[in-house]
Amino acid sequence: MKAYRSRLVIALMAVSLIVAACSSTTDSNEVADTTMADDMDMEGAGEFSFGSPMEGGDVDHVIEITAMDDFSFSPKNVAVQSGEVVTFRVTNAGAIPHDFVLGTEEMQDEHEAEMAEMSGDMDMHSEPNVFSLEPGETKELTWHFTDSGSIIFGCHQPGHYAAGMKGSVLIGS
Ligand SMILES: [Cu+2]
Repeated sequence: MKAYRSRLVIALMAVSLIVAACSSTTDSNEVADTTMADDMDMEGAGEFSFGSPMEGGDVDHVIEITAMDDFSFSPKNVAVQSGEVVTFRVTNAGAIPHDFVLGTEEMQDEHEAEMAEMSGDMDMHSEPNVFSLEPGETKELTWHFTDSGSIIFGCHQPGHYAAGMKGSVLIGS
């Protein structure tokens, strides 16, 4: 199992490198459609120090999180293990929209600044670590964690993050 995981990690890293190599040669134009994130001026989009998004495949566990109108997430702190594939199933239990942004504190700060700049109208569909939830809506994000440490999930609707609408993901080794 461990060996399989390691090979998977290596394979994913190889894919990331190929993708990175492709997107740095956009003058060939053939891969223009795959570089939407670059057009959004999202530095490092597609590269995450704490792992990578995943679609399909086995999920080790599902973490249910509720977003609420008192600018909080429940639970506020969750724990995963490096090497795990985890699905975050997030439900907006409030009456106003909320976001779920998974990232380092630095990424949260950048995202907050971008949202402020764009008056909350930012199109976030091209970012694999981000989604928005209408009231009552549930969405999922599946992530393969490949490094230990601590990251944050936050809501960047205007004023929410500053009001403390965030939680932490402790990634154990
Ligand atoms: Cu919110």
